[in-house]
Amino acid sequence: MNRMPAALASASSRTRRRVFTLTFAAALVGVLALAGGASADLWTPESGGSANADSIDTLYKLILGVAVVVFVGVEGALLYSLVKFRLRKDAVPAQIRGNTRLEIGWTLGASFVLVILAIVTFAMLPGIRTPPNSDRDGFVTDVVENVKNASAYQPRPPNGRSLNIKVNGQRYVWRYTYPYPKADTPEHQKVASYVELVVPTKTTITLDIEAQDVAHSWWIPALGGKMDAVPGHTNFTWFKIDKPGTWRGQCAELCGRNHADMVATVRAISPDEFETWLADKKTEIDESNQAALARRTEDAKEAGDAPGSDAPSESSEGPTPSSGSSDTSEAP
Ligand SMILES: [Cu+2]
Repeated sequence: MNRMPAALASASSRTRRRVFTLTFAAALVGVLALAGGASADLWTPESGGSANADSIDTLYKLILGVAVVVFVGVEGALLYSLVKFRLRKDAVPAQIRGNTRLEIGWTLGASFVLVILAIVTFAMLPGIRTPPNSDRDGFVTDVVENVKNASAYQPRPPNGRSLNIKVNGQRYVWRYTYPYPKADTPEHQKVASYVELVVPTKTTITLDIEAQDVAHSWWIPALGGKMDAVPGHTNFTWFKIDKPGTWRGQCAELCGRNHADMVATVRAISPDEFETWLADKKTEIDESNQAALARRTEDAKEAGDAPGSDAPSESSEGPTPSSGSSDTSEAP
């Protein structure tokens, strides 16, 4: 048997203890440093796009701060006690059992923390849920009627005015239908785009979120969290962007084979630019529809002219989206 001399054993255990203490301290400092601004939005929700996202982020950081204090306090006391009152040879610790005042104290203390967090949360929820009015120099919008939603009430801005866009999730693309106030005929009242949602700045955007086929989830992290897109229901969320920019997101519900390709982009431009964009989009869609109609008529004529060909030719099967994520197909 190779036994270590007693003195050597105690020295090596002291070294081990020191290494442990130092490692723990370093880890703790590292965690605390990373939790803050050192790596923004790695530990906390993304924000900076819209007021609701900012409020979610603030609330998250408040609760995280309290949680870190509680965690460090509890774990610190635990580790301190483990080291300080560890088993020693021939030492008998004080034989105590229970401490009523201490036990009532930490029960009340924990309840107090929970009550404060609940009050702060409920105070901040309306600002997250209810959209504000658009700015004075925002895009001029209509009063939006409430639609039937999955939940009983979906708040609109106080003055009822917002740019209300329908978001439709379908395997594997997002379609956005914009209201087009200057439409001449009912069937051409809508302007639609795919993948990229273009919106005016300084304007409250309300989204009616639907799904065509299976459940999807609308998620642009910096614009206020995510919302399920469920077939047969209309869900609701909102955002309001102050400065032009681009925000990226991704379908957040596994919806099938190409789920990973179901990305979404929100591009915010000034209200004037948006008005132009909307008009251009409308023209583009109208022209595209007319071209498709002309092509169909021509194909039908050709098929009729050709002797003995009663089977429709391949190109006469109606308009098909010419390019993968065509922006120009008409919204249903
Ligand atoms: Cu999806």
